[in-house]
Amino acid sequence: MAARVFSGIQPSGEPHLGNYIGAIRNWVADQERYDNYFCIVDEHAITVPYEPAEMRSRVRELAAVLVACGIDPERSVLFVQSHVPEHTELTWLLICNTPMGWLERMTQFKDKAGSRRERVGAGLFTYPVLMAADILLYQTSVVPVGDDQKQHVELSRDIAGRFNNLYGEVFTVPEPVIREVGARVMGLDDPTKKMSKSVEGQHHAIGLLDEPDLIRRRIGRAVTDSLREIRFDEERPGVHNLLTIHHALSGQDRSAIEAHFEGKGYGDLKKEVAEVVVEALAPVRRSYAEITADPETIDGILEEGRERARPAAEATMESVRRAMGLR
Ligand code: ATP
Ligand code: LTN
Repeated sequence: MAARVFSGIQPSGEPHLGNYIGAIRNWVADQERYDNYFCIVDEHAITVPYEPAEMRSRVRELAAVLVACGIDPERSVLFVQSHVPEHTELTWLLICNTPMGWLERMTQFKDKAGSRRERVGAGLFTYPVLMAADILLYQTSVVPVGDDQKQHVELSRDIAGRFNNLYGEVFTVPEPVIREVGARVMGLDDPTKKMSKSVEGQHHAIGLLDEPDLIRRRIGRAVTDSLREIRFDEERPGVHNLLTIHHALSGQDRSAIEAHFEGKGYGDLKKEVAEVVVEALAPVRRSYAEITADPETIDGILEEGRERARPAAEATMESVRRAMGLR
């Protein structure tokens, strides 16, 4: 049996180039090797204020983007978190077994809550336990994510280990898998912050469905610096980010890219990176248009995903309830 992969993505805004390079294209690349579960995590997306009327269409749009990027719904189980109620049931049982101190160490909560700590919903704090439930429910061994999720996957390992110690071996202990290249794509308007769906701003991110001209405009406005040399230098995050995007999408090695840009200016760099991105995303846009031509296609895929996901989730929940003395 192939090893089980699970990963999730939030319908919290337009999927962007960071999601693609850091996560989605790696899911696609390894799809044939693994037994895959890819989940649209709508219950994570409600941990911050959102527009209920838009949620359904965001979920559908994200599912279509994932298929357009190459997720094959025959090969992989593609489904929506809230369609499988075991995710929230397991979350409560795990919350009762997760020390507060472990959650207090989570840097994403600190970043997202910031100075509003007293006012944000408690779901933002317990968010990593819902993520652990997602992963553990499917007896996952491999969790491919971007760099920002490493701490959460490690917490899932700790929660699984502690549960197995207390109640007997119920869960597979998962491993995070983070690709070195492009694990953290930065915002174009502020290359010290990661590109993110929930950051506002016309020039922050590249959407996976952006028109070529918009991509060129957005990259054209990317923040760089006042130096000249075009090198992979982490001290110069703007240029480093553009070069990294090029490297991740063109597949050329770093030294070849640096040699190519020797003596050239930032204008040339931006133009060429924009063309690399336009070319990489063209098939995604094309295939998105085909998939969404019939609105029922995506609903059918997600319905089938639910049917395929539920038996695994139900089997784990049964063992959890029994181990905890709840049945
Ligand atoms: P939000 O801004 O709402 O938190 P997000 O853009 O961070 O959303 P998620 O849906 O939380 O995206 O993440 C989906 C996957 O994409 C995760 O594996 C995450 O690690 C990865 N990812 C997100 N942003 C980046 C980025 N800037 N660079 C590389 N990978 C990323
Ligand atoms: N928390 C993740 C999304 C996510 C996830 C998961 C990723 C939810 N459940 C399970 C991997 C495995 C995020 O914000 N990127």
